[in-house]
Amino acid sequence: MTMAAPPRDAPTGSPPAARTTFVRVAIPATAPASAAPATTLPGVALVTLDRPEALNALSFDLLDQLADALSALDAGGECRAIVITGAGNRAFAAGADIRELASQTYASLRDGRRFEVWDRLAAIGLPMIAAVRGVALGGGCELAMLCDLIVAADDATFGQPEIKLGVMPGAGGTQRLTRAIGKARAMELILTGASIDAPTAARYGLVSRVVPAEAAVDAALEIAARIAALPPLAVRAAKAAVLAADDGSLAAGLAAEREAFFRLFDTQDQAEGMAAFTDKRSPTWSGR
Ligand code: CO8
Repeated sequence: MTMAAPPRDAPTGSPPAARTTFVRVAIPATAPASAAPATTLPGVALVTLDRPEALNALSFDLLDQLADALSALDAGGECRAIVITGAGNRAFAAGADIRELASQTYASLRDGRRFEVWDRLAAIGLPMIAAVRGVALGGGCELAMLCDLIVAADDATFGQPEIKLGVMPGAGGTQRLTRAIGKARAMELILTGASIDAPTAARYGLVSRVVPAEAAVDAALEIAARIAALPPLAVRAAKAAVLAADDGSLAAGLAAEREAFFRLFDTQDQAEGMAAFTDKRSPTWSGR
């Protein structure tokens, strides 16, 4: 069965979307996608971020639809493991939707409560595997890291470029990247906004394996199928226990990160950085 996650209302003040469905769900998933006759993978769901014209940028609507879809799979009983990927071959997700963020302020982010969707995503009990082709930047990298493991295509790139927009990671990047690859490497990526390629991500321990680009989704589905065949209560408990290993100060870290991220939306550099992106020009930083 293939279904579109139900659309939700657009946020007040956001530009009207050309279409309202940004997430596709196939359960049971089919693998390999190119094989005939197709074989289905019982208990495996393939969730696709479906906004390729914007490199699957994570608008608030897309994130709400994703959380709705994952929550339904988590509660539904049929699904045992989830693969998340991006439509097209250029991006897993190129980050938060910069056009949507550009006009935000500290107060609008705090009062809008649209970032709470990240807490819903983090609360999913089923194992989630990110199959990353192309860019996983900013919120896209954060979404991949929120998954339980990452399969990288050999054309994948990962990074937290928010600093180049006058802000900083705001959906877990400072916490999960540091936990995944260590302080020194995380500092270099976050403070410079540089990206790393798939082999480097594997060497850093950010991804579990690198495969040829065309094989990334199938490789992730194959892992998901193996997990789906295992006892679901144990799988859920094991996932929770592994996450608990890092959980000591993660909540406090995320809260501090979000507050700091929101505050940056009251700065001139945020306005300049995002306006420059939209205008396709180099930003001029004022430090204010
Ligand atoms: N938001 C909105 N639109 C985007 C985004 C984005 N993040 N990324 C790409 N697009 C759009 C482009 O504007 C363009 O649209 P159009 O054709 O209408 O001009 C289309 O996608 C294709 O992009 P490009 O033409 O730029 O493609 P290139 O191949 O030249 O470049 C890049 C690809 C390098 C990936 C480039 O698009 C880029 O730098 N994108 C922005 C990457 C970035 O800075 N990401 C971080 C965003 S901030 C963030 O994620 C904060 C996270 C906070 C938490 C999340 C809360 C929701």
